[in-house]
Amino acid sequence: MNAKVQASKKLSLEQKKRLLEEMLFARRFEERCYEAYVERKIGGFLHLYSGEEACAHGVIEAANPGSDYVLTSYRDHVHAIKCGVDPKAVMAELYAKVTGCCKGLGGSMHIFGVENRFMGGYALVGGPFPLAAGIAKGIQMKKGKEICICFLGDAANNQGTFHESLNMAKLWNLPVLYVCENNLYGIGTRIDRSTAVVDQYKRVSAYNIPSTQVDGQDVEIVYEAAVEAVEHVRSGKGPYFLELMTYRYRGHSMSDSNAYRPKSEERIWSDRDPIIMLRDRLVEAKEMTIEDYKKMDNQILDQIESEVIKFAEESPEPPLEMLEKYVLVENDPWVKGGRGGVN
Ligand SMILES: Cc1ncc(C[n+]2csc(CCOP(=O)(O)OP(=O)(O)O)c2C)c(N)n1
Ligand SMILES: [Mg+2]
Repeated sequence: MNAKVQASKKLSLEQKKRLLEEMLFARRFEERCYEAYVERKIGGFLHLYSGEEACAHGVIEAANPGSDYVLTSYRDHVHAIKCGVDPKAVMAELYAKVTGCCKGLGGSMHIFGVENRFMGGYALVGGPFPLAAGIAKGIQMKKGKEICICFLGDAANNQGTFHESLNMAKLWNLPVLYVCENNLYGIGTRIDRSTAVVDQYKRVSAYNIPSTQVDGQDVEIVYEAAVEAVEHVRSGKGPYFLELMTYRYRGHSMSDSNAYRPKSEERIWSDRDPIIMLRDRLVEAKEMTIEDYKKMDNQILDQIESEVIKFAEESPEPPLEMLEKYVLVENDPWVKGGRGGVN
């Protein structure tokens, strides 16, 4: 568990280099997921996060992963890995193998890592808002120093759970940070066709919750905004809402042909790729060369192939007896306080 309580206000050079590597790993990991899906090694739903990497990385870097609780939607692989869930266990989960982080029974939308306090990926849009408030209430009752961070998309804010949860969170001054990853679309509908107030950070003033909107493509800006937000929540001042303006580079999910977005808009955002922006900044500052970057990229590609994919490919499928075993939590003898049951 990470003992760090307060992050420094700006990223150090060492952090920038590590974040570049982590974000590139996340991008390559997800590109490989795309290929495996096309090869039919991965089934079901698959929502990729490519383009949005600076959001999860900047925010979680500013928190205490492993100690603070993190929840998100179905676009969840990268958040889980940044919280410390083993990428091999994430890939094995996507491959529906027994070595997956949910024993192969959850799949892409339900990545979980309790020991890393990554409290899930959720398929129901808006589902995590009240869960995060509940976790935060638990922290408050135990007088803990942790906080709960709830990532969700822009379209999720039109769910009733958003308003109910934010009202309660403020009323009870809960230690919860809501992070809106505003990628301008909910599936194929652009935000200005679905949402009366397009700037999401403005909506929370109705609940007297402080908020900011920043560039979600620049990991340094995300980190700096997140440090302030985390400090606010951890110091007992109650909830905070951070809106990150971002863009997903692929369709909503693998079944989305992505035909509804103008190419000119896509180009504006691909010119602001969070990984390339950070790389170019480091190269310009002579902290690394393009050759260093290519070498890092090749090492990552090798690692994904020789460790992550190999592990998922070679792992066994869940045995048939597992079909009933995890249907009810009390049947899981691993769950403390459960009633035992089938072993
Ligand atoms: C309660 C509920 N309603 C509808 C859906 C179908 N649905 C899946 S994703 C999605 C759009 C969500 O968009 P957003 O919150 O902006 O997240 P993004 O996919 O852009 O990350 C919808 C409507 C769902 N999963 N759950
Ligand atoms: Mg969205």
